Amino acid sequence: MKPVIAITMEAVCGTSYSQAIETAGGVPFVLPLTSDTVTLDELFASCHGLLLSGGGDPAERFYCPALTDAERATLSGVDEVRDEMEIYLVREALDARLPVLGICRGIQMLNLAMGGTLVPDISTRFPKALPHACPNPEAFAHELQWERTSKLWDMLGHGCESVNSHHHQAVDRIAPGFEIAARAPDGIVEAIESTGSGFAVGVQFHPERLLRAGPQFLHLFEVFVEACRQRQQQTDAIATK
Ligand SMILES: [Mn+2]
Repeated sequence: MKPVIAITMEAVCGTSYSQAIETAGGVPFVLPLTSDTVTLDELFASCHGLLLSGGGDPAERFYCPALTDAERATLSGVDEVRDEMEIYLVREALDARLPVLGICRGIQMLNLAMGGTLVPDISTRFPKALPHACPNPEAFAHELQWERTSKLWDMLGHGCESVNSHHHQAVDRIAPGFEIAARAPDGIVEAIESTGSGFAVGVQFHPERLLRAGPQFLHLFEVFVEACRQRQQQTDAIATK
């Protein structure tokens, strides 16, 4: 059986995440938008991995107690039900040693759920930063500078040197148990990974929108789905003992 990967969604979730999981050999399963933990536990019990998709900004209370008025004015698409749902699922997934891949908003939710913080608006706090809120998700927007010792750099076969960019927030203080794998040339965090043995990765770019740009972007999903498959085999082996 193929591994099943739960995908969190916005009110409307496009097909690109599901297609990327299917192409990489997994079965996508989009969860309903709810913070009811009974529902989430029931549905998530049959999944072997968690993909946190992109979307709006997390609510202020989850990452920064003191936004300026200028920063607060940049927030959009806030949905506290989704925030609570994703924070819960990240902790459940990592407790159960299930692989987690966070994309765009997903890297931010992964970092928040594990105790990190966010830059609430890049251009307000860093006026000289590169443009990161680029309108075309299928166009390369900036380069990446990888930590050559990172697991992600190794996993990706040293690809992903230029990426798209569709965000105005970013990881600020990194969560305990994670480290930075890549930054944009202006220093903005673009990829994080767990320092532990499991697969827990966040990327600020959108690999699912670059599948036609090069094989390295599909490869990220293949590595993720393979990690889910391995975890599935481990849990199946325990269940049949
Ligand atoms: Mn960027």
